Amino acid sequence: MAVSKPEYEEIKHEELELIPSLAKAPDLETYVPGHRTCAGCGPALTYRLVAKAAGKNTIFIGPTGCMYVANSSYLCTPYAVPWTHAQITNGGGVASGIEAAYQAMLRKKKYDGSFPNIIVMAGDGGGTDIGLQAMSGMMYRGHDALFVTYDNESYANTGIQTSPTTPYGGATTFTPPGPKVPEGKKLWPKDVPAMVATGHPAVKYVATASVAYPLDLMNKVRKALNKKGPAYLHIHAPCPKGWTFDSNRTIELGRLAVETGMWTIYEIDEGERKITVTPKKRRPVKDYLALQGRFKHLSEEHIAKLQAYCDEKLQEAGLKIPATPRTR
Ligand SMILES: Cc1ncc(C[n+]2csc(CCOP(=O)(O)OP(=O)(O)O)c2C)c(N)n1
Ligand code: SF4
Repeated sequence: MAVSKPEYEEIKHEELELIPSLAKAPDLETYVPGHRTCAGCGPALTYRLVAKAAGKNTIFIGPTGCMYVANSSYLCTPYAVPWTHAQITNGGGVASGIEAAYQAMLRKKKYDGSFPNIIVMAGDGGGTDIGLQAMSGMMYRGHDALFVTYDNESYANTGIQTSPTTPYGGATTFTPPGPKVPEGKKLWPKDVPAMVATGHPAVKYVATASVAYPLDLMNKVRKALNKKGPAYLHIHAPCPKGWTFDSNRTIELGRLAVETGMWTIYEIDEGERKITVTPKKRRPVKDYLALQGRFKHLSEEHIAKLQAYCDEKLQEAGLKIPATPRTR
């Protein structure tokens, strides 16, 4: 997995120190008031944390999605660092071009600052489906940039259509439950972090994270940016509108996803895989499903399938979380 590009060694990179605790997180905000996302929006919180961890020397690339449409209305935006829109298909391509331009400016001595943090912030549509080819190209060619997928498990901006990361059983406008397909979504999610890690020899760092574990998330952003080469971060980001839950429960939902095994949090650092968040207790998947309208149609049989999926994922990840009795 680790292939180094010798020319990177010549370039000035600011080393970002790991953050020891939430209390010591930087005060600087570069995702500031001025957005128009829904209350409790997990992707908006993701942006804020990624921006905080990355700091001022950052250029964001925003493929079409909620974080573009709701955040770039005329004369109103939350971005306090350079930000550019990309087509939903080509976030990785635009990042590659910006990175190559900086390399050229440095080579020609037209720029002598430190290399910027080049970060794509794509939804799961722009990161794992319609924009997959451009993301994969950026990883394959070895550009020095970070690709973040904020995963709200749907194409949210256009009305909550299914994406490759919508869970089995999730109702979306393209997977409505009905007599022929009672579970709604029939397919199981695509594992994009695994695809990136195993299929791209130049990639230095791949990790998953969740808005419910902000310190782990911010430090992964810093680790990824400290690598001289491509990195991929896949962040679980609950969406109150699409998943139909109360907007004050975003963090609770994020934690429940990890406690049930619907989401696992790990990193693959230069080929070394490590679980970075092990929850203290384990909960049945029912607890997670019960809080969300998108799963309300599921039968016991469907829930049992999801429970088996979680058990398998936790076993694969090597997580040994003590089971606790159901509390609700
Ligand atoms: C080539 C192309 N096809 C379709 C669209 C319409 N479109 C705009 S935003 C969007 C949904 C994006 O979903 P995702 O990337 O998951 O981000 P989210 O909206 O969930 O933040 C779609 C389908 C488009 N802009 N371009
Ligand atoms: S639909 Fe979901 S992702 Fe989009 S702004 Fe609302 S909460 Fe955020």
